[in-house]
Amino acid sequence: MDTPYPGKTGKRGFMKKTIVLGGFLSIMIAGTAWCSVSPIHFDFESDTGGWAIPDWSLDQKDSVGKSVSISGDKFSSGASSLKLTCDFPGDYWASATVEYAKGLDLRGYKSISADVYLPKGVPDDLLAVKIIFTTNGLGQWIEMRDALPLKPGKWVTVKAPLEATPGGELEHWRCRSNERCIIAQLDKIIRVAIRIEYNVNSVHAGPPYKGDVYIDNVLIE
Ligand SMILES: [Ca+2]
Repeated sequence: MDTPYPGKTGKRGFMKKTIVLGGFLSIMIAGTAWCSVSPIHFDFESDTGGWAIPDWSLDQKDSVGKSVSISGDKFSSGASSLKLTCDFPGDYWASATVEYAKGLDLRGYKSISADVYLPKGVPDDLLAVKIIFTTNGLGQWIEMRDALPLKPGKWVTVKAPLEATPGGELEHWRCRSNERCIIAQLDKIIRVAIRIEYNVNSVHAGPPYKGDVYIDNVLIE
């Protein structure tokens, strides 16, 4: 006589249960590995945490970052931030970059974000921020597709995904293909940069800005 649930009693039933249980455990283990990455946090409380103006930018006309230091003048987390002193000319496109030039394996991380503060009195809608990775797999930059405008007198948070999203990674990152984009390169990161851009040109110029931009709470999680 057949049992109500024949698969539960025979050898095949045992194998099925084993396969299902094994699959479940695999998912659990994978899920545990996924969740086990430790957040990487730069709070700029006692030092610059390895962030600096990159050497390669020093002799470029359109790279106008002059110095970085820790400052208690502004902060979004803790009691200090990274102060980037810039000298934007206003009549051509220029940027100021700070970079963390150490290898990182970011597999399993979901996003990177940073808080950026522009002092009051700085021209509105001209400065913006992007996050940029350099990988040794490609030997090239992977930068955010869109820069986030900075707002004088306010902190803004620039954030970008490091995982698959409904719109796809090419929606967030400027890449030719998925093979040459961030998710395929997460274990090959050699530099992370935050770039402050002054988006003007000779036709649409703005006033020069010689002053500071503050960065705090850089979080990879
Ligand atoms: Ca801080």
